[in-house]
Amino acid sequence: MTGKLGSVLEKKGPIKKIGVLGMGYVGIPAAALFADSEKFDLVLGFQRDSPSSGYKIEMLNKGESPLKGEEPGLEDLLRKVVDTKKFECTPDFSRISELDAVTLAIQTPFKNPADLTPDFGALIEGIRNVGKYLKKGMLVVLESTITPGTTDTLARQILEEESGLKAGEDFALAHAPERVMVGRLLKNIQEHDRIVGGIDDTSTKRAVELYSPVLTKGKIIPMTATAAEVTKTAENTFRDLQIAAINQLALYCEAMSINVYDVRAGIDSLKGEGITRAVLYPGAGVGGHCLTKDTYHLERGVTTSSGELDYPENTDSIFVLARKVNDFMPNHMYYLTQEALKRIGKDVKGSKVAILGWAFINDSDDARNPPSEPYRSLLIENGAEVMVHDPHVLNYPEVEIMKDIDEVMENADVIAILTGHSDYFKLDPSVLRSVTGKKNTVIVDGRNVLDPDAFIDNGFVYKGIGRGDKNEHPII
Ligand code: SAJ
Repeated sequence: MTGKLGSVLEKKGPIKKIGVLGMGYVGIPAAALFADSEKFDLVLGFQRDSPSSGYKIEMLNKGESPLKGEEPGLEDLLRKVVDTKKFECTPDFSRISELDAVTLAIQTPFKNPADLTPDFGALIEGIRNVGKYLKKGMLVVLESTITPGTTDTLARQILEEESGLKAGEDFALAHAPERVMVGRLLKNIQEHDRIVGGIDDTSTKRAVELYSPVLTKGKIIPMTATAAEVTKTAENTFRDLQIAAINQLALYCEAMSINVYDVRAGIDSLKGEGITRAVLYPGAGVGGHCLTKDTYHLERGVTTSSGELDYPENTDSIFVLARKVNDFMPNHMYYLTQEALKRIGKDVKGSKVAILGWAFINDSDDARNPPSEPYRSLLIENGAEVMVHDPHVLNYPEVEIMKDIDEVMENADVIAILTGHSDYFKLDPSVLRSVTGKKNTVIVDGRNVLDPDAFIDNGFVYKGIGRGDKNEHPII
């Protein structure tokens, strides 16, 4: 390691004690894996003792995971690192001063995407807490997904302000974005390559020292802090763009009375050297905590950067357009519902709609920014009676999530599938017909889980996203 920071870090010695701020989907598995490494002696998980999330402290110190849903291996690992006294959760931020490295895994939602205003309140509070107890030779790493430029500006400024120390001389600073998905948190951290970007080479090297021990299949990809921020926001933006492209194609296929899945299979069939096809799946919308906001972090990054952007005049960013297309899909589900009801002389007003699926992703209980929410709001605004079923989601503010699917579908005029849970692939049209008790019930498939013909033959009025080949079928 070179320069002033290099000698400060050499004097400090290898990283032995680590702190993780933010005991959530990202922080908890990361802390458990750090604690499980022989390279490290102790990991402290920092959690504010707040009314809403203070309960996590006691659970974690008992080796229990406060995360909802199945997370293979996490609870066993937590119990192990708690029993071996390698991990402890505490609300006492002053203990940061005894550590060698601190990571921050704190939510970074957007207050208002329209004017690109992020809500960095929780992140700034976390960085301030670190700055207050920061000591010479420490490493600070931001794992949250952030607007490009944040590490080298906002984070550096606050840490220097609070500590009186200088980034890149007295302490190391880096960004190492998380790449986890619910249901496979530990696996993703160990097996995905890890982007690690310091504000300088020495900071990058120190961060590489922190993350290398927890990787099994993944390898470290070092770069600058800003490049790491762009990599993370761009990889989610590109995924959102790919989904928007297939969603737009699905809308086109409906208008042209063809089946988007035939077209998708056709496009996907072009293989061979240099040809990559990443055709994703159309659907009822894009939810979750990541794709719904990371585009705006990227957009904000370029608008707040000092460089000049050369881009076609009066032309929207294709990334923001993609957001608009994906945000439109719940409206399209409403449009299909309306059109189908019209076919049997009914209207949304006064109809009973059974929504199947509240989680934003299949076979998960994660209901952050679910596409089903704007769909439900449109129905209620237009006078429908709505019931919601989800096999995994336990509860949701102001929405009753029911577990008895028959009760939800009883007497329903419309059954709408918003999440591709495995359970819904097994829906039997003849059973559903007896549950609804109707000759013609509308079925709107937002995740292509059903066989249209099986339902059409049982008298259902079928609509499917991208199924222009079926959506105007004769009603039996
Ligand atoms: N979706 C579609 N069609 C598809 C894929 C997804 O409509 O073909 C919808 C899903 O139903 C869901 C939303 O998009 O509502 C997001 O799904 P996702 O599979 O992207 O799940 P996330 O948001 O939990 O995971 C993404 C992943 N990012 C990339 O693959 C680039 C994950 O690797 C990241 O770790 C995660 O964001 C994150 O935390 O940033």
